[in-house]
Amino acid sequence: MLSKLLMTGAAGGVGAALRPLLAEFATSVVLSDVTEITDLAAHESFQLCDLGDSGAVAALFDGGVDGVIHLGGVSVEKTFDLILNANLVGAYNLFEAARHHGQPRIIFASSNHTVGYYRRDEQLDNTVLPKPDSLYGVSKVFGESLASMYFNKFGQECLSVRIGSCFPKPADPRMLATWLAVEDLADLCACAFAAPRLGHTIVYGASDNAESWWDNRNADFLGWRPKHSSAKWRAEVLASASRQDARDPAVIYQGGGFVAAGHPSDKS
Ligand code: NAI
Ligand code: 15L
Repeated sequence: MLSKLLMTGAAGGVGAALRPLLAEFATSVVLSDVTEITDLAAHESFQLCDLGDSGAVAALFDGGVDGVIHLGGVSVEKTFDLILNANLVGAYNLFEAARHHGQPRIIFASSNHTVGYYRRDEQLDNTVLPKPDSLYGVSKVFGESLASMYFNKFGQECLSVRIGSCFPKPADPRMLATWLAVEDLADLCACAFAAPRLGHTIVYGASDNAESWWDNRNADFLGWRPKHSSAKWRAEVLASASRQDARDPAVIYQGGGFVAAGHPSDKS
């Protein structure tokens, strides 16, 4: 059991869904975001923080924390200046603050968009070279690289989770492969905090879906066995899906729509 867990990006979709599940492995939880959270449970507190502000990020660790779930940041393709502040400077500020405050383990919300330019007929393990599909994907590669360097140089342990699609249910045929139930994500966090050794490990964050592009055997030592599956929504998703063109890059590649999207600063 952790005594104090810090979760950034707590006001977002994943943060809101994870919150009720964290009491399983943390006695108290500090929630942080640029958006205020007011509906706090007894074991939760809130601290407003822009991840781009190094002093504010360091203050999140005041009094000590013994685990971090880092969800905060820009979560889709956006202009480079927005991504720079939240995802690059923000990740750096977080790792630096952790380094100076006892090096609690970090779970870093990376993304499948680090490898979005691999085809859907390829199976990826956690040793493949990154092939990001967006500036957003590049920012998550930066976060993973930071985690790797902070472990090798300073011994800061981190689990980089290349999350697939963590939503209440799969919304389209692609998500039948990429869907991650939030309960499986919570179990993964618990495994990472409890593991005797974590190092810097990369794992793909998907549930036990019938269709899968990702091989997590190199992370088996974590003992994580996802229990949920997209299967129960398969018929519903396929019935409501529009016809797919097999030549469409958004269908060929794992990153889907992120692959097909142009540069965010170009006028449409
Ligand atoms: P979200 O966009 O709903 O939540 C992100 C949160 O970060 C928001 O509450 C936002 O206010 C906060 N944030 C943004 N900029 C910030 C800044 N400068 N300082 C502090 N907080 C800031 O995203 P979601 O879906 O909850 O995802 C959480 C994390 O997981 C993100 O890092 C995202 O990139 C990653 N992820 C999510 C996936 C999903 O399927 N939901 C898939 C892959 C990765
Ligand atoms: C992500 O990285 C995004 O944060 C999320 O909004 C989804 O687009 C997800 O990937 C996905 O690929 O479905």
